[in-house]
Amino acid sequence: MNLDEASGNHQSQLNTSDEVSGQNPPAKRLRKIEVVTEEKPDRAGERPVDRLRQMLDKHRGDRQLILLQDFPDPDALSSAWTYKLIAQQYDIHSDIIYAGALSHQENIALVKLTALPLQRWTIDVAKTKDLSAYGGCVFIDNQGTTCQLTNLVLSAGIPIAAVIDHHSLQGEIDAEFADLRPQIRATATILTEYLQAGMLVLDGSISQHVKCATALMHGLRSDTNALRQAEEEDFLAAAYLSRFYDSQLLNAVLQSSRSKWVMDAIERSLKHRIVRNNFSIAGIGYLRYDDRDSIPQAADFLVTEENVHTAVVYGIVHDRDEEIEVVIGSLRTTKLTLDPDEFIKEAFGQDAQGRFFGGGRSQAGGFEIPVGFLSGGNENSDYARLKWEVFDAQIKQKLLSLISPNDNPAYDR
Ligand SMILES: [Mn+2]
Repeated sequence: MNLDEASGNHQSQLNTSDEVSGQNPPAKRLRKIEVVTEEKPDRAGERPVDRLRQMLDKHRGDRQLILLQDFPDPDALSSAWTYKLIAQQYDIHSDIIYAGALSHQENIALVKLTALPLQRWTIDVAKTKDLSAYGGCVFIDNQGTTCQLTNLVLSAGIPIAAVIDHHSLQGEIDAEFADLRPQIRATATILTEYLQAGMLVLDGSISQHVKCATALMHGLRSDTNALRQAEEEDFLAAAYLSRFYDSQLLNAVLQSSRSKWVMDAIERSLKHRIVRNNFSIAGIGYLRYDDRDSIPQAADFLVTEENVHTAVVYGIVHDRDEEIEVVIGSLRTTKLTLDPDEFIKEAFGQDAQGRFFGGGRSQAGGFEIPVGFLSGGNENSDYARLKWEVFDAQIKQKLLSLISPNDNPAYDR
């Protein structure tokens, strides 16, 4: 571990799937990305799909690395698989990798039931790989800020071939092809549009195509709250996928049950929640790295309470392998006028390097605050309790100063 790591600079390392840390990439690889939409041709007068075709054509025979966020969600998984199948048409072999954990039971079920080609590369595994075999890397449903392999891959000199995402712009990235559409609800919608534009002709008699269409349908549904927040583009994409997807397979994925750890996190969030001005806030204490996904699931649950429009759940996640601790939180909101990205950036601000502790997309957000020097030592239960109380009080203060400036939780126990 180098000094930089020891300083607790792990903010980008443990991020969730659907949430984005506000971290910017290093200045040296910055270049302005133009945000374009499918309907509106960009500066060069081309649709994204035409520029994608050109990029893939230029890289025929290459090998590419598709990097997912550390905790990949169905939108990321299905979109990456679709990109892989599209790229195969151009004789491009790609490997889909992630560094964190597949912790949500539905994601594990999705990967198992569809045989989705996915590899887990921790930093140590990645170091053993011959990265020079790859002619380009691709970020899908993320912009590199929520993936702990980004720096390793970029410092190996692998150019960014593509960035396809729907999160708010996380900074500027030097990518050969970029299709960033923050107004779109799911990356799966963008990839489905590529399919509709003929990038890959789906065939209902090919099992892999049916499974991929099912995965896309699941990705699209899970990023749009089961289509309840879907916009016209998402419905059009879902209508197209409906010709190919397997509804029984999707049901099997959706019926995967909650683990004991998730139930436990929900129970703790119910017990500890405080409700102020329609915000429900719950600190749930310590969690194992593998159970990290129970935080967003608890937030999903709390936001369903009557008179609550926004839920924030957080806990201290302990990574045994790396001996580090990070406070991880999730926000869920049904209030259309609340921008999770803005709310989280304003509540928690930036670290000493000017990086935000979190950010978000439509109706969901997340944050990560390194515990740093205070990490570990939890076998001393008094110390562990004190540490939790300090972080808990500080997070509540920051949130409540935005939610109800007249309440100070430090005196509210
Ligand atoms: Mn997404």
